[in-house]
Amino acid sequence: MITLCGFALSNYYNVVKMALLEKGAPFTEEMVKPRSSDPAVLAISPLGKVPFIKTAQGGMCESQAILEYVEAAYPQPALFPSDAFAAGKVRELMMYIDLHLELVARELYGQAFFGGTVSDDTKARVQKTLQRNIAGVKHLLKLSPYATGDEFSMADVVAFNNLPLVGMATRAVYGEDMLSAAGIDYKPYIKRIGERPSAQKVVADRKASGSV
Ligand SMILES: N[C@@H](CCC(=O)N[C@@H](CS)C(=O)NCC(=O)O)C(=O)O
Repeated sequence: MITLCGFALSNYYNVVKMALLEKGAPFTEEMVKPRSSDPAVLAISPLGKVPFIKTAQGGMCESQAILEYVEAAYPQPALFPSDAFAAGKVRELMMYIDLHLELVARELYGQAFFGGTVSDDTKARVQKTLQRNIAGVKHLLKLSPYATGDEFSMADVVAFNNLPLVGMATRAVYGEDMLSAAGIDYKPYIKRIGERPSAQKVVADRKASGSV
């Protein structure tokens, strides 16, 4: 049995949770706040980041590594295509969204969601980087009907939990949703994926935790 550790506001936590729900894998949840100094937490997640999991074999951090583990441990239903190239393309998009969209937009969250302020320099730098990276993702993101094309995959789990955050953060800080402004019509896609029971559970738990 997997114990998923973290909290329901975390997009990375929700990515892993949604994958586990899609798999029908048995798991329990343990509330752990980020930046813990608990040695037991740091032994599993050395930077104190969430999510991390505990398994009978030991602990593991980094959501993409956890997703790979989940796929291997619970092969059905498959969340990566059986075709090697198609599977590579799913991983490519997952990585692109994490590294080039979410991690960049993350610098805005303090102001967008938590009542802080971001310096003008940071705002300008992030905006420039996002402009380039959002233009780039248009080559990879199909949304027709799924993230990489006609098959639901792990890329949808990542896209569903991250694209709205990038949209909301940029709208809050720059006055426009940079994804929509770039012509990425992701909202109908999010609505469609949001109808899946896994997505509904993740969103309901996030709302119940007192967040957006
Ligand atoms: N690369 C990590 C990122 C996880 C991450 O940044 N989680 C956030 C919560 S959403 C966190 O723990 N932040 C605290 C920190 O960065 O110190 C993953 O994919 O699991």
